[in-house]
Amino acid sequence: MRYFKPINSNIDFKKIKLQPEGEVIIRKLSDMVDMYQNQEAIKETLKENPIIYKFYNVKIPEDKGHLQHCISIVYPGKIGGEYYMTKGHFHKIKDTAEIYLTLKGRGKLVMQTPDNECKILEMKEGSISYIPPYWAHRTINIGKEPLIFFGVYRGDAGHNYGIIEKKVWL
Ligand code: S6P
Ligand code: ZN
Repeated sequence: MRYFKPINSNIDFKKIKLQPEGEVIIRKLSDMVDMYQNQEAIKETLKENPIIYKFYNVKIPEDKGHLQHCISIVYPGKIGGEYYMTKGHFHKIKDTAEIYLTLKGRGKLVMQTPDNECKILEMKEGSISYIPPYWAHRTINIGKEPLIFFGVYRGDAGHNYGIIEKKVWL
């Protein structure tokens, strides 16, 4: 049997990046215009099209015995009156949970079930947040510094953004 080899990743807090980088996903305002309400503010801010957040996924096989893990960085800022936030998603395999450990910054973890039950948890340095199976999740930076958190979830969980993109949250 060929075993997947143990690996280390390191967070560089000065450069705010993961090393090795793995897969880096960058989301600018243009990637998520439907997530914000204020059309005037969106139009104005699109001239600069800032990075809202990025995340570094360590390269792990998408198998259920593995654990995907990643570092997310949500930058500080607002579009109109709304804070910078992630798109948010359900996991493709809906009954898979996730854990977030907040490393830096201040945020809110907004969650919602398919039955529209909502729950919001505080995110601050040292918070360990449990996202149970079935809950969609989005993070919002409410502070002045980048919000940095570490996430771990089942290897084959996958992501479903479709419902979130179509639905108005909270
Ligand atoms: C993955 C985990 C995070 C998010 C990241 C970006 O399950 O919840 O790594 O992918 O914070 O958010 P989003 O909604 O764009 O995937
Ligand atoms: Zn997730």
